[in-house]
Amino acid sequence: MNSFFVLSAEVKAALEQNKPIVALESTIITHGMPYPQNLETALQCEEIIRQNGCTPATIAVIQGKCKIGLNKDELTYLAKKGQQVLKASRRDIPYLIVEQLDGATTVSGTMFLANQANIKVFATGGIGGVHRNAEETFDISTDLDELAQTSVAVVCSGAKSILDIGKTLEWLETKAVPIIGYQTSTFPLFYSAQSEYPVPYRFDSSQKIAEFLKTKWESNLNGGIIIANPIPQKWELDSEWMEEKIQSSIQTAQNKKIRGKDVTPFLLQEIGHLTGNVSLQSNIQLVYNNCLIASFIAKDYHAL
Ligand code: PSU
Ligand code: MN
Repeated sequence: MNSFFVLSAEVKAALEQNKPIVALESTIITHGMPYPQNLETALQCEEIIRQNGCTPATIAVIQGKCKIGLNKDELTYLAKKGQQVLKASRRDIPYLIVEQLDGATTVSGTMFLANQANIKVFATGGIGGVHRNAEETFDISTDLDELAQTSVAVVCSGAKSILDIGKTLEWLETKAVPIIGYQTSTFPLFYSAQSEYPVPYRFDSSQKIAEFLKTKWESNLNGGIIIANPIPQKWELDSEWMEEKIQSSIQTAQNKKIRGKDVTPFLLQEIGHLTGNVSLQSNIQLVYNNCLIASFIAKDYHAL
């Protein structure tokens, strides 16, 4: 690793002692949730990972340094700055380094940096994908391209139906990105555990998933893996009610001519406003559950 990278003391020790690590993204903190829930969630995610025998590595760029593992002050700093921090995918990283700026890494940016530090398991909420109406806007998240090329497993609750799920899944099939349903046979839709879309593979144990990771990468099949972990039943939201809010949010985004990387944060914020605390609580709980399952997988992968 070069001088642009800084490992936290905790992550450095874990790498040296060869302990399992779980990566976490930072866009979810700055652009995905409001303060102070974003900070509480970020801290609790790390705690869940520690309690389950792994080391958390929240990833972000701070003053031009690619940080693998953040301390509490850095997490607080990002959580308070929120959307003032640049949202950073893979392409933004050299810009942030040159200008010595802060950047909150998306799934794409986090996967890239995690892989540089040889961290192979990453927990988040939902991945980006092909937006509805992409045939006109060409809005396809670079998360999908990252998944096609970077060998990190992403534990998520599928994707929010702000996206065109059918197109997203077709794209992932074209790019040969495996999708594993953890104890489920259908692709989860963030707030809903089930959907009409089958997943190509289902495994019911973290052990089997760990074997899949090892087998894929040892076969020189580079690239990411999606582990789709449904929201716990207790926290599911009514999909028709959500669909109403999603459609209205997309309409507002179109009226306001929101474009490019601003689209997803705008929709997340708008849906947050329309659905209030209920959807935020569900969002938080599904992320916690992903941290838990990611810890199981990281431990089992490590033991192979
Ligand atoms: N979807 C969510 N919550 C999020 C994101 C997506 O439900 O916080 C964030 C993630 O960081 C993801 C990014 O990588 O948005 C995708 O943005 P875009 O669609 O601009 O690629
Ligand atoms: Mn986009």
